[in-house]
Amino acid sequence: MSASFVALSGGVGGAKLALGLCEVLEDPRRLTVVANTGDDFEHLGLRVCPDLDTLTYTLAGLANPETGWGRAGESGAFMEALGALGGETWFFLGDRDLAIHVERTRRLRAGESLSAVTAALSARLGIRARIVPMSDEPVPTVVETDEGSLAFQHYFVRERCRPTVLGFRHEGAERARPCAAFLDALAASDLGAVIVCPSNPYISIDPILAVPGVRAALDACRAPVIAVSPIVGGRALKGPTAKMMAERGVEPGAAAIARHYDGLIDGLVLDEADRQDAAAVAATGVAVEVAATVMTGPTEKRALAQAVLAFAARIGADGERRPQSSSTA
Ligand code: FO1
Repeated sequence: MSASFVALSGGVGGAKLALGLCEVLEDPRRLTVVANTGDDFEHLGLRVCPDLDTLTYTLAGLANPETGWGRAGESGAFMEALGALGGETWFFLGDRDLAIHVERTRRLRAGESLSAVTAALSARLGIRARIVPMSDEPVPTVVETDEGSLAFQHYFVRERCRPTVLGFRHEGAERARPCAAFLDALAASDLGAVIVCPSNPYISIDPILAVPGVRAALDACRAPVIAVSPIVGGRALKGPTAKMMAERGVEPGAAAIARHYDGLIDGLVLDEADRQDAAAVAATGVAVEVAATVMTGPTEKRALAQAVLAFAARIGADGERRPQSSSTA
């Protein structure tokens, strides 16, 4: 039987790599994609889980190709009608997309867990990989800014990432537990690799790592942990990663990503545009692979997935694992 894999993912960039992995793996059912749920919030009385939904729509072939989030062929009659009533329209919920929020909210209120609802909905949409929320308990990200504390979507969508970031809080993390399917996947004896997708380290991956027990489970797992840098040529392809790094006094680049994941990763995949950073990344003690990380189409997604899997297999065969992190949080 083929090895199993775990991917840690935020929204759009992570979902693209997850799709590539699904397409190149012999059996996509052996892939567990763990989604950040720090972006989740209650809006218009509905439970909205942007990264879970971006993964679900992408793996189901339903994603909006222009935005990366939401559904293809979307319409906005609900938003238009809501606006006419004076309702809140800063966060766009398309007519088709509404269905997943209504159904998830109904099932959560009926007592189902977020992981059970996610599994049921993705099965209905024919997804073969397993999409797992990082936790069934809410761990909302709060962004500390020069304009005060902002709930994540208020910072990200309503304020368009404009305020200067001073830091992040993962509210309720101390009471949260990782989903059982997440821990089981990390403990699998046939685990081939853990892949940290090219997602924003601060707002997509750190919330997953903030759930108590995740770092310890990653340290204990047998397989190599490989990250794909979300920075290309010193800039983020999409989203505020480079802006956040600069505001936190970090020079945006692959070496900074390697330092951010110090003690967590065994290898980092850099884009060809950042080849000159390979020595600086290697100096942090991790193995380096250079690949084309910009996933413009299906061919590029599959090629990056193949490159990541081959890199992980090489590191696994060498038996070269990172020094264990001192953090057990
Ligand atoms: N992003 C936006 O920039 N504007 C929106 O109005 C918006 C609506 C939205 C609705 C559902 C959904 O699943 C995602 C949505 N996103 C929107 C994306 C999302 O808020 C962020 O991209 C993620 O939270 C960051 O990963």
